Amino acid sequence: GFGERKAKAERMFSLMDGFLKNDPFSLQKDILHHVEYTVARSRFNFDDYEAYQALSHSVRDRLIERWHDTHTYFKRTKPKRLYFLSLEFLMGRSLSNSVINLGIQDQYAEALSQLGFEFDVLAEQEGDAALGNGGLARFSACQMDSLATLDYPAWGYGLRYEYGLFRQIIVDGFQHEQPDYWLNFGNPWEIERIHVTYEVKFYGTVEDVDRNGEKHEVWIPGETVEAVAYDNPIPGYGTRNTINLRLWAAKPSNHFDLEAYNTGDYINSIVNRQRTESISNVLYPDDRSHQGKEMRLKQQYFFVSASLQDIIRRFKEAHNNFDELPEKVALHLNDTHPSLSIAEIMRILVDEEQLDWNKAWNIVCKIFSFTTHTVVAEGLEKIPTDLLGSLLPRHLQILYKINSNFMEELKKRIGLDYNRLSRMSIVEEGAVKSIRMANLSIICSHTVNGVSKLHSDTLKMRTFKDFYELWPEKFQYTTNGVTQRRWIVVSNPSLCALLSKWLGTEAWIRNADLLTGLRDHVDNTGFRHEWKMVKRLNKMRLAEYIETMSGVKVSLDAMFDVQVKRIHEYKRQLLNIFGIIHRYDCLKNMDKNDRTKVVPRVCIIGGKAAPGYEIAKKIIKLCHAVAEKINNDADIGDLLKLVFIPDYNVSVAEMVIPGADLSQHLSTAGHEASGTGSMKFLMNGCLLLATADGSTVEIIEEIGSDNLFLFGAKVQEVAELREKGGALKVPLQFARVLRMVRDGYFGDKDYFKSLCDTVEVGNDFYLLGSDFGSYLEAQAAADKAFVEPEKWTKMSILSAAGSGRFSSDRTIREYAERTWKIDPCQCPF
Ligand code: NBX
Repeated sequence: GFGERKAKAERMFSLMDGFLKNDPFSLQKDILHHVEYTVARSRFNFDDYEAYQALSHSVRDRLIERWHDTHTYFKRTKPKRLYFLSLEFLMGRSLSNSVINLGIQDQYAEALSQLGFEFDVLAEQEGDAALGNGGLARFSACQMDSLATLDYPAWGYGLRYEYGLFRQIIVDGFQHEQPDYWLNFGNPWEIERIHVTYEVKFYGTVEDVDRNGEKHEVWIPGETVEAVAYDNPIPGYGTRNTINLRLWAAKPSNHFDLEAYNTGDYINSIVNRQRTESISNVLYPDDRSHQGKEMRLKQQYFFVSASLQDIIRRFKEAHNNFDELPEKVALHLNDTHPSLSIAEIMRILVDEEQLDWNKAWNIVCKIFSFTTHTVVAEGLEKIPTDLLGSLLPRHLQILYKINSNFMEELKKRIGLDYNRLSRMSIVEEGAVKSIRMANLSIICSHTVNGVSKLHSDTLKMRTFKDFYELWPEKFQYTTNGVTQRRWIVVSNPSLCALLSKWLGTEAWIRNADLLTGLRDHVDNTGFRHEWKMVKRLNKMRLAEYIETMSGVKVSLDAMFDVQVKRIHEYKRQLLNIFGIIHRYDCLKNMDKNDRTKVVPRVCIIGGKAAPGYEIAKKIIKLCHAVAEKINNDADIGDLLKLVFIPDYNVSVAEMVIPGADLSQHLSTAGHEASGTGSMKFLMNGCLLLATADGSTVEIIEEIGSDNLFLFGAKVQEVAELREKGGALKVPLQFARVLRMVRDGYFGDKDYFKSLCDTVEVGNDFYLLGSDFGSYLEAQAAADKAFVEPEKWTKMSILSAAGSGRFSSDRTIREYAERTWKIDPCQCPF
């Protein structure tokens, strides 16, 4: 009985000597224990990497204690849980983040120094977990941190790709992709759950069966794969709560294909078994286009099926009636990538649990919410019905049925408006008949979220106008945010100390609104001096990195001007490069005496191009070609440098962002759904040079338009400008820069031709030409502000002071209260 189990547990706990202790002496003992017994190195001889491994294992042990307690507590109190479904998480490194959130950073630093190691040096040994592409995936990671910190009873679900996002190497200015086989040296941050497995089925046919005299359709699958859980503890800051990110890996099922073994085709059947493992092998590196690849669809269903089996099993353990599902379970679709969940849960409820279709549909419509990270309709995910029908025949039937019910209901509401009906249909007829995953997600979700105010206006007025008119109450927005734990405490320790000192508290780490308190000190010269010192320190760190990566020596007195993000035409890295060429050209034509008045700049660009995105790759090459020219021009010296930072990822961001004076966010208005990079720069006291796009509009509301450099066409103007086509006015400077590139001033004339064509008058979809004049003005304003260090520092302080609204804690609280309707559930210490 219960009493017996409890007594047994208590005896074990006393044998364990209670919880692990966190004083420096105990930490040293634990680290050495792991050196000896986990890493299996001798205590007389282990290197930094092995020390990192042992250290991580000692941290892992501490995570596991809290993670156990948290889940025991959730199980006991049975709160409504949130399941955050995402095919991508960009977690980056875990060591520093974990010890900080566990609150034992100082103890570890001391323990290590007594062992003759430095914490920061060992932390550098860790590689990034890069199971995602860009903004969407890093935003998922920030949200997990906030969910844990705010004590929400949440689980993350994702895929454990063996190859993360490719590593970018640059050869002769060209991007090359190398595989990121990140699990090579083991991963101390995951817990393999060999007994948490589910079978996932594919292919096969649908057959009619008789159930109590009624005809029912049932899926007879053709292939089975097993999903194994790998759990990744996510510690909250300042709380015992440590939630779970469960990632699925594929392995061959033990359901042997007896036929093959008996016919003697032993070797081939083993080879086939191995093939199934490949489902979770590799992350697709395209951060926008959808190519209708079978493997991608397999990944999506593999993820969805394993996660839902796990979720339903957990629900059934504690409840016996599916009517309770909406009170106990919230399922969040992070973009449309997991939206097969809708068809899968209908299949489970109707085919397996034998619920009546309408009853099941009513339940299902109460549990899903959906966030879209896309602006333009062309970016929305579509799955060809041929592909879906062969891989998941029963799901295709279910989707058709959902659609025909919806179409019937819609006809009653809007009449026989066939254009509108066909736009709103889940099924797209046409050259390739396909399923529109966004329409499916909207129809089935109780809430559709945009990621910024501007984005949600675009969704309502353009992208999903028809749906908005049908269901205005479904449409909401929750502006994105980033976690200050990662983006200040982990990545900028000197700023962290300064903030706590002048705010008189560390409470801002859990409540970023307190950062507004910095406004009280903005006129204090002592404070401003310390603020400048922190920035200088971070610039030194960045300058060293630049020198080791690219061999370019940069001056700390120069303005560090940064644009780091995925390379995309709409993000307009090309506008930045053209601006740099223009600056170079001006310097070359300038009187020597005037040069002394010029603000020296270090222009830093970084980001990956999707492997198949030719224009983006040409932008990278152009950046290198221009850098080559400028950096080797002795005449220019420190006045202008251009460096491309290769392999931009989370850990590179942690070093680049704190060292930036200025950061650029140049998307053509209406194209960036939110943008989250800008928020990280803002928190780190970096000034923004930006268009009025995505969340920048809301940043202006917080910090005031005087504290950033705004430029470019407004979202309302973009359509009109595009219509002008060849008649669009473009400044002479733009034409001149374009001419230089076309004429081969930076070499590779032929190679750059197609790139130049994309911004030629009449063809310039992203309006680089028409925004160029205003861009140069904003750049000039930035130069002007920079020569007044006190003014600049005030702007910098006011940027950070206004960044509190862009904490993912605010984002998560809004989602929890308005969308998911979940309450905090804090595990007692
Ligand atoms: O999501 C990004 C948006 O572009 C940003 O504006 C926004 O701030 C961020 C978070 O909401 N979208 C994004 O990163 N998308 C992808 O990475 C992506 C990945 C795979 C895919 C489609 C898009 N199939």
